Amino acid sequence: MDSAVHEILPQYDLRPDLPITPIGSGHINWTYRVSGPIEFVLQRINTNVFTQPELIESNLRLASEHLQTHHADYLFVAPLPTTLGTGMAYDASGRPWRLFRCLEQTTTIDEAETTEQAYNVAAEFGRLARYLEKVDVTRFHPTIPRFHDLPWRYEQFEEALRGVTEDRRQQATSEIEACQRYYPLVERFTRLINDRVLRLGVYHNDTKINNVLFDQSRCKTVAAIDLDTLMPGYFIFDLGDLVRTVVSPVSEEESDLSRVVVRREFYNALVEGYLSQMRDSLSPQEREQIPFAGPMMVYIMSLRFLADFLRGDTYYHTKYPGQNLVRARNQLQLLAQLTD
Ligand code: GN1
Ligand code: MG
Repeated sequence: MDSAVHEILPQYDLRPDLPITPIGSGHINWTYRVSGPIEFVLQRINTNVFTQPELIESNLRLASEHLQTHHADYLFVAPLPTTLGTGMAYDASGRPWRLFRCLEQTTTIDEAETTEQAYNVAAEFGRLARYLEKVDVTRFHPTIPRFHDLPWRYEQFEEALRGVTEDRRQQATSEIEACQRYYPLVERFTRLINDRVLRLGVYHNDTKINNVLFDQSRCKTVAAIDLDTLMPGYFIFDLGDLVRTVVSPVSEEESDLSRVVVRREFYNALVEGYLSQMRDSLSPQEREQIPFAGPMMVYIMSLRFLADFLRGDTYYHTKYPGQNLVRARNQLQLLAQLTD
């Protein structure tokens, strides 16, 4: 437990000794539940990943203003202000934290159980993108530069490969080969961007199924969460990460590859759910790219997990040695199933 939490709570006018427990399955930040008369979620931002956390704050402020003006009923889960009215609190070492309201009677789901969930989670992220369609994208900043830039992710993988230890290289021989084999997807991505087929808009960019809160029925969605990468992007990033985390009955953590399969009915449900919100916002040329979204994002995550394993696990939180290799293997299996 991070003892600095007790320095943070008073900055929100909360008692420093409230009970705090770690929660969540995020790979980047550190998240805690604050118990008491009212429950909160407290989070420390990983500044190795988000090197300019104030950009998160400014993007969220812009989005929040737009939504309040044009879609006042939308539940936007932005951080609460500190007693000084700022969007983040800093501990004595200068590390940034935020506090959120805890939405009661909600739950997160790591593996989609029904096609209704698939439809609803996609519609939830589609709705957010549609509501933000008219914002001025030039006022939003990338909170992580080149986040879903596939050619750059490929370069990073190659760089990791140049620096890898012999032991790790041997453990990952077939995953390295697989990542190299799918290189034509990089070329396709580059053509797509160069030909300006896709509209640059403000998207969530991390649309894993567990970045949505469901109600107790586990069917209806309540709100999209984890908005740190709400920033300029393309629709294929959001649709692609939905495909990545919804079509398989098991999550990216599953090591039994026989369980990693594509459930076509879940795929169809999520595309339908996404289009229920976004159909009119996408151009005919964009709609043609729908089948590319899933493979593209699964490939990005294969490269990123594998690169992190090759580098010695410096980016994602891991609980056991080799976890990033398991994740990369899982994603490459999904990629093979999707591109069959
Ligand atoms: C990270 O923060 P979290 O766990 O929701 C990552 C995403 C990956 C995801 C894979 C800032 O998301 O890009 O898709 O892990 N976020 C960042 O589970 O790198
Ligand atoms: Mg998350």
